[in-house]
Amino acid sequence: MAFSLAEISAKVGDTIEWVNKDAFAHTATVKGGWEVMLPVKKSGSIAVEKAGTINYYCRLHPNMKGRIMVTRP
Ligand SMILES: [Cu+2]
Repeated sequence: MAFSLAEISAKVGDTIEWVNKDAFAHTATVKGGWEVMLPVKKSGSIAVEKAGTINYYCRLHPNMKGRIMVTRP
């Protein structure tokens, strides 16, 4: 019931992948932005396309939060 690592660094063009090892479905959701569905025992990914800090959370468990710091390559 947590994103691990909760905070990561990435470069523009990188693909971020989440692997759900929980017994519950999760999402990685940016308010007003994208959403990656993470069903039980499945993975999901998204490419980051611009520099900046992305704060995301799980729409189903809003106390689950994560952050991606994206820098230029
Ligand atoms: Cu969740």
